[in-house]
Amino acid sequence: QEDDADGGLALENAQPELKKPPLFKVVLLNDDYTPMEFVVEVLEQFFLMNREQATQVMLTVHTQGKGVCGVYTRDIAETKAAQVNQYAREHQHPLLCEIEASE
Ligand code: TYC
Repeated sequence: QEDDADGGLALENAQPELKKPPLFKVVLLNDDYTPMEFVVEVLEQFFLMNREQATQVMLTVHTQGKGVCGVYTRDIAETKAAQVNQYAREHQHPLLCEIEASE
């Protein structure tokens, strides 16, 4: 059987799928001043969580110091974090949202 079936094009080394993009966690940080209700509303509004999920994540942040809101590609993660920080500032809350490399 011919070993060089592609005539030197090295297709046997081609990637079978496109490389997956690096992912980033959007992380919410705890503070002593932002109202719990505001954090829950942020999670519902920007991360499309229902009240139950949003409350769970808010309480994780409150008790553990930080918590993951979602995992996205870099542009989406950066945009979500910036939107949350701007929204918190508009409402005079110190709530902080950051991104972290995932995997
Ligand atoms: N620790 C805040 C409070 O007791 C609530 C809070 C939760 C703040 C999550 C920020 O990301 C946060 N009011």
